[in-house]
Amino acid sequence: MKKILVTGALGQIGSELVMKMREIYGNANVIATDIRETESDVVQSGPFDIVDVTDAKALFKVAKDNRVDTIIHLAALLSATAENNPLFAWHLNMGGLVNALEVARELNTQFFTPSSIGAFGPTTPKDNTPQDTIQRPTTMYGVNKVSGELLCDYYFKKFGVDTRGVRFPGLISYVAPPGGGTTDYAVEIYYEAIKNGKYASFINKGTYMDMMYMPDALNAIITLMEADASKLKHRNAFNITAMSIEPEDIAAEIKKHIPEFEMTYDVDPARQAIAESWPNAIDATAAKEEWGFKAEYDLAKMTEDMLAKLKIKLG
Ligand code: AKB
Repeated sequence: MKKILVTGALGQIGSELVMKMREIYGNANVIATDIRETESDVVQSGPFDIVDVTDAKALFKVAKDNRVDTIIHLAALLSATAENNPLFAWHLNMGGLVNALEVARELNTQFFTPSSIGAFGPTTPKDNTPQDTIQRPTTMYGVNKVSGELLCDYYFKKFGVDTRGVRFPGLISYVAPPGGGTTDYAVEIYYEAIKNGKYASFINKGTYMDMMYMPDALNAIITLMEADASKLKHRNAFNITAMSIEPEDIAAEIKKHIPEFEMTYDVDPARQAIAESWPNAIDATAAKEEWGFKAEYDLAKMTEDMLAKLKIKLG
């Protein structure tokens, strides 16, 4: 049975991934860590420790004490927050990553960390963006993500650490909110549709980005970590996506369930500029071929589920 350490366990991905992994691998075998403690299921259903990933010694100790064989490193700042505080983003995103990789090297564990569509930039081909292509991002987040991809490749080649990873698109979920991302509008729109029947989008009409519903993202992580290493030609930063959509597409889909829903725009120039530097639609062929990536949710299926779940959650 695996013994897994998750950093950033109370974030948007961690909150659901920890619970899913505990279902599969057993509650005691998934050690959740974050910089703060909340009254969430993650804290209550299994081992939880407060760990700051920039503290290399603390990270090593929790991994060693729990004899982990897998590290899922999620602690990071998202794109918009990183752009507001670039030096801190470098410190947390790169410092945390290199500390976690060092623990993986010293304890010989498997290692996963997500990259993002943010690892691409304005000179990257925008449509059907290839797996291996130009990466000259213009945001601090993007610089962190490209550096992280290279660092994970380096730890595999140089030290034989079993590093694996994907480039996530915008992730949509009803459980934990994302914090400070450019794609967050695609989550807020569902909350506001249920709460107020209207939403003012900070991303402009016609701006296409890749998105994915959280259950597909969780499956992708677990499938990649379980995949036969001999089949992986790439290891880190696999392009994965479930849909390429713009705000009007989501609004139209919501209207099928809530006909009175109204969409307006209050564009945030900073996040709009980030969105425009990212691809419209990435190509996930390598992930499909090398480890069988598959997305179950398209926009229609995701919208139906999001609205149903949020109706219950928001009363
Ligand atoms: C963000 O918008 O920063 C993230 C991402 C696409 O990496 N959701």
